[in-house]
Amino acid sequence: MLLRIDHVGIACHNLSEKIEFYESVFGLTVVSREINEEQGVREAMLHVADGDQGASYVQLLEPLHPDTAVGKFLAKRGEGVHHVGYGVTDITKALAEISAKGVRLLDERPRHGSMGASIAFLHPKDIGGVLTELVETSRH
Ligand code: V0V
Ligand code: CO
Repeated sequence: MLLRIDHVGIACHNLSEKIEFYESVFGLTVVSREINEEQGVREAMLHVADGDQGASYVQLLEPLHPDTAVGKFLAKRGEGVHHVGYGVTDITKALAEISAKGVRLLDERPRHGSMGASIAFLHPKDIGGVLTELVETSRH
């Protein structure tokens, strides 16, 4: 069901500073910067690698307001890994299969994600404390 790790989402206070850090330490390149009002984030995707099943990225996330998913996470836990995003072929099918196994879906239907992808989140309490995102990319 899972094709690859699409991205690791990392919560930070200052997106520009964190981008510079990842560029200088790891030599990564920003391939996309977006504001996603629905998710309450300003985010950047930094390309890590290309594989048979598609690319993988680091996603740096800065909250648009304190009262957002990432804002609340930062206040509670500070900067660090916020979620893991897995690539799937068919997100609607994957959500139905996962839900049937008793895992709570935070999104019953896919939402708009970075770079035109369809995304949906699974409840961290049902995945061993890991906020988990499914990603169906717009390119096949
Ligand atoms: C909260 N919890 C987490 C967590 N955030 N556990 C693991 N990883 C996280 N990131 C835990 C938290 O410690 C609490 O456990 C419990 O869940 C309830 O948290 P809360 O602080 O009361 O917050 P809630 O319940 O209001 O919201 C938490 C959830 C929310 C996960 C439901 O953040 C959410 O719906 N996230 C999905 C959307 C999202 O994260 N969007 C931003 C990324 P204790 O302390 O009670 O034990 S956008 C993105 O990735 C995009 C656009 C993309 O990839 O394209
Ligand atoms: Co994400």
